[in-house]
Amino acid sequence: MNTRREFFKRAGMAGGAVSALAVGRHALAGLPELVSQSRPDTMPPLVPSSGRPYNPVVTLNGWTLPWRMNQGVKEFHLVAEPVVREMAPGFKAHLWGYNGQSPGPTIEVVEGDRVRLFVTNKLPEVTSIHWHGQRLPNGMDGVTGLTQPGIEPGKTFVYEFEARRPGTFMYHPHADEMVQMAMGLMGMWVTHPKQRHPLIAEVDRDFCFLLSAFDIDPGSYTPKIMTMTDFNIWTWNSRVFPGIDPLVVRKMDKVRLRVGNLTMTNHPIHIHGHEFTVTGTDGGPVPLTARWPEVSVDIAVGQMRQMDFLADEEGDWAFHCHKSHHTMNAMGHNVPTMIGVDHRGVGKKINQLIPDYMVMGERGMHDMTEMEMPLPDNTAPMMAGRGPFGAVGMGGMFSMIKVRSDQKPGDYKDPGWFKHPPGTVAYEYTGQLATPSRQSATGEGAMPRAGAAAPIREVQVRKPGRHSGGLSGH
Ligand SMILES: [Cu+2]
Repeated sequence: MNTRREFFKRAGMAGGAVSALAVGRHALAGLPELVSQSRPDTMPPLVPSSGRPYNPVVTLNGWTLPWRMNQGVKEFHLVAEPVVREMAPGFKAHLWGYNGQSPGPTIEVVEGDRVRLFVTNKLPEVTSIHWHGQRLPNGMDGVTGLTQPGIEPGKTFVYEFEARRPGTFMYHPHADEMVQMAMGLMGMWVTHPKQRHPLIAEVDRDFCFLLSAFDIDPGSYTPKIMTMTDFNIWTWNSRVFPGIDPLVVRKMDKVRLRVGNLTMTNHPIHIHGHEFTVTGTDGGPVPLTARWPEVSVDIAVGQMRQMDFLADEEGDWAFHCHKSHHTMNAMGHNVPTMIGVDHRGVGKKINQLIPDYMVMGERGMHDMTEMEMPLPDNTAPMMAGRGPFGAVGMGGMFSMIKVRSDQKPGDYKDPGWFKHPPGTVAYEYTGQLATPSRQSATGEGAMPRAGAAAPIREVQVRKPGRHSGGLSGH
């Protein structure tokens, strides 16, 4: 999060490292200049310097691709290539992406724009780009074999169409898809409405990101491309918590979140302290009469959901996928549940054979957040991130929406931790704990037992701080 603050300081919020291109007329005949980005920070919104005006989006830990105007046509140049993506500090992945990064840059245009996209293939195999959700001529749809030949390594293809309807779309290859999407080839596309739209409200802050998943063994760099279900790295824009930037907003801002899912499973995206409304999908804006409030929105595979909300509660609000395994980083799943098992003696004995062996999970797994077990060189701790009150115990698809009344309009700098007003934080009760009175019920109500009651088998419950006794039968 510090790196982001530093970036904005350096960039001065004036367009940052990638401003719209000024090109000489002689250059317009060839390819648009290649713009590449290797930093994983959230770049400031790219304010349009040509074409129709619009309110630009902020791509979480990503950026928007600059374009050039060539006789009324917006021209972009995408290059599919191997990239190194920092997923979190200390954890890099070897992926395939566009223009230096996975996911590729966000493409932003305006409804009615004529768009020309040059796509250069620097991958070792054929590729193509499908413009997911767009209305376009069939031959521009990017399906290898069906609507075009694959783009051979070293070749450049041109796609050209009009951005006919406003909304949020995605782009990804339609060639060896299983491999190319597992390697991270994907990006977002936003078509802004050309004028006030009855179903698209104007918002103060507009964030977008893609859900993607990878299977990368701890200590290795390249995703396993054959994995179908058991992914271990759950990302927003190929970043995992604590590597995902917070979404910083000003109190009373109208906020839009555009989230696309190109993983192999669904993700219920959950907001704390507020409720949002699904105002659009990749099929277009949702009619007003079909909207309802939610705090979790399930985003199925291949879908985009656009959620709007009013940020009217100050604080550092958790914002995450509600599948608890998706807010963890790399871990093994074939681990028995050890809760309640006293295996301290076993640990000591194994340590004589394997010095690094750790007994895990006897009291639950929160201890993992403090664990000092050595990690392989290239991975992210399973549960990480420190907040003002200690370990957050999260990874993967987790971030925060930071709502502040003193955040300036257009300022996305991380304001630090929320300072809670006195008396508004959960606190410890330090009085006496009364012995709970046991409930006694005979069960002789509406459903009397048939026959003789079976003898009751007692199970001893092991509680923290009561080490004598142990489990019956052990
Ligand atoms: Cu999820």
